[in-house]
Amino acid sequence: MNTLTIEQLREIYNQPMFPLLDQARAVYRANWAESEVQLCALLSIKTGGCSEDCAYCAQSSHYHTGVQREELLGLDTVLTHAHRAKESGATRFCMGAAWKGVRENTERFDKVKEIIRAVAGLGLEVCVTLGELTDKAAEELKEAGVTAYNHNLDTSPEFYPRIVSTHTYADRLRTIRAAQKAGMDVCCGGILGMGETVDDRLRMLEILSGFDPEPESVPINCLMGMEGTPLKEAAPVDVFDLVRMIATTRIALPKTKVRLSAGRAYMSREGQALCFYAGANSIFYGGKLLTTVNPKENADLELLNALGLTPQAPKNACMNELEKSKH
Ligand code: SAM
Ligand code: DTB
Ligand code: SF4
Repeated sequence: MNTLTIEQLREIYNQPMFPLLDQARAVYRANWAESEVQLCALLSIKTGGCSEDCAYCAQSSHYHTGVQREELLGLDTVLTHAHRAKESGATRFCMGAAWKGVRENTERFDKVKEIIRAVAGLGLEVCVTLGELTDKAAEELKEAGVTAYNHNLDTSPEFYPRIVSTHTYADRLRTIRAAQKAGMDVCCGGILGMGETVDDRLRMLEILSGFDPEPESVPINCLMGMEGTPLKEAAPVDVFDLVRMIATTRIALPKTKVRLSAGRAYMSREGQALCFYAGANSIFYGGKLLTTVNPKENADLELLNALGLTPQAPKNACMNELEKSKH
């Protein structure tokens, strides 16, 4: 843990761009093999109808977004997606559910754990994002084979009540602590472009840099303005603001994976290249995020190839399809 204060973070963030990039690059090179990018596939296993009122989210039942409420996907459907993800070169499979949180001792939670066991059995890292957790639910998820639990802080504690009223920042931190105590890695980041200030973004980083243990990964999402949500018309994030945020995150959290997350579908290849240069080393991979668009797999592989970056190799010994195709 190396907590940076908001003053220190402002100083880092507000340097001229090139010294900032130099600093981020030096931190990156000292901590990571030169050119690997983690590919994380994403699947919504329970879509829509969520009780929470997160102002950015197409899955909230508080807004008319056109996203239909669906039941939890069956094991076979999830496994079909997981197999496909593995074959296309992903090493992590991240499953999201639109509900307030996990209820223990329910048939639904048993089904989720069965899904986790099966996906872990394919040799993929398993990440889940299932909302609020108790200590016991976190232990059961760890036991089922979860590698990382995704639960974002999304912004500063000061701005959070402007975005969500159905749960609090303290609730988010409680769940993160439960995941850490159970021994899961924590994936925790935020969204840019909701009307927050740069200081709100840096406050979030200040809090993340104080996590013990440090977050295993930090997703940096750019708001996707979803139809029917209160934030639909929010102004797009300037690419240089995104690059600065990624560089500052890299410097604040040298050993954490920084994931260039939602919003890549609307970014140029050059913008993404700058984000990788600034220290991003993970992406969501596959043509769909949870409900909305992401770049196509072949476009991403082409981009990585053009930059001389390589997809992270799977941890298990057997070669995946992507590697086989190169031989
Ligand atoms: N329900 C769970 C939760 O809230 O933690 C998991 C799913 S939620 C969709 C996961 C994260 O996706 C959010 O915390 C947010 O950071 C991101 N996200 C959701 N909608 C988004 C949007 N329209 N644009 C960008 N990021 C978004
Ligand atoms: C995260 O930080 N971003 C992902 C993942 N964690 C679950 C989700 C992005 C969702 C984008 C909007 C949508 O697809 O509905
Ligand atoms: Fe529900 Fe998560 Fe969407 Fe909030 S972000 S409305 S908790 S699915």
